[in-house]
Amino acid sequence: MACLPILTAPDPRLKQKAVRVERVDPALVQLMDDMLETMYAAPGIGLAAPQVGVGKRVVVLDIGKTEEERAPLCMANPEIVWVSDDDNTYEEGCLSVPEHYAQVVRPRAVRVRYLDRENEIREIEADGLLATVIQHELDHLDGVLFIDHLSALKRNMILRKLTKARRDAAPAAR
Ligand code: GNR
Ligand code: NI
Repeated sequence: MACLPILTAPDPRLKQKAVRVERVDPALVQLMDDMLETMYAAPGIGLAAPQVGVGKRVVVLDIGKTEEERAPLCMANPEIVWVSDDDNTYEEGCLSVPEHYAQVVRPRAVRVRYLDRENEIREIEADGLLATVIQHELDHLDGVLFIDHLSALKRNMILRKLTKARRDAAPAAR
């Protein structure tokens, strides 16, 4: 297992559309395990492959609150096949948009079809926080960040702060 570095906005790799995988083979299971380790260490409740610089349609999730309650989900080629008519609002954050949080409105419940770690097709229905995180992770696969759901004013304010934070963290140019 390995903990991978997480890209932060505005990195162009976060804006690219990820490509479907052909099948879940041992190398892809290894990527899923590395992503889980990275997500738990962050800590976060979801992680999409583009966030670690891998342009593949792979996500991992775990909304368990404690180590005892761990229930990891690994998905390749996830597709939302149904969304509820009613919406939910959650305060979202993102490991690629550090230290910024905002309310995002999304469908309250979803049904998602994906390939699991055994390369088997599975379908689950989720609501509440899990439904929100699934939609947040699938957005990453299409180059969409939660700040893209905000007004341009709010989004640009956050992006300016992230650019400035990165500039302040970089060693001074000589
Ligand atoms: O850890 C995370 N928490 C979170 C909270 C509310 C809505 C979405 C998320 S996902 C985020 C981890 C992340 O950036 N995944 O892409
Ligand atoms: Ni995110």
